[in-house]
Amino acid sequence: MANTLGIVKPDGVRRKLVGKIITKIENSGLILRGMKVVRLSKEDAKEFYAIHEGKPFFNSLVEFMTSGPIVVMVIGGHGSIERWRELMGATDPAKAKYNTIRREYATSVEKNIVHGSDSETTARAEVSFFFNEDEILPKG
Ligand code: DAT
Ligand code: MG
Repeated sequence: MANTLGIVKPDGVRRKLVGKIITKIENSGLILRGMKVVRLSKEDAKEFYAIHEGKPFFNSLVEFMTSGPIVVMVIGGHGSIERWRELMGATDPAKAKYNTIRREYATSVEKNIVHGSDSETTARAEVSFFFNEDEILPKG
């Protein structure tokens, strides 16, 4: 039962959507095990998105992700990685299913409101990027 990392990106915080997103998480039965508000430096953002380095949108993504505070969350519960991705919807909001966060709120592929880890390996790495062990509510 792995934890996953969720982020409300700067557009979500600016537009005061944090509460609505947390409500969706709570209503889905997923469990909030950790949460904080942080502001990424350019170095942080480049490291976090290192896998996308060299892509045409990389610099813009780093600018956007450092443009304001973000809310980072450790999300747990059975199947949390897949279920949080399902709740977020597809990367491109135009392709996301109805009732997903991105379909409802995102304004573009880049300004897509939320982040979610995409595998157990990335979830582990991304959670520990932001959280120490003692900042995460234990399971059970
Ligand atoms: P996801 O966030 O759904 O895991 P991803 O890992 O492919 O998507 O990309 C990470 C982020 O990079 C994504 O949330 C927004 C940005 N991005 C991806 N593809 C993009 C594109 N074609 N144009 C602009 N930004 C893009
Ligand atoms: Mg991704």
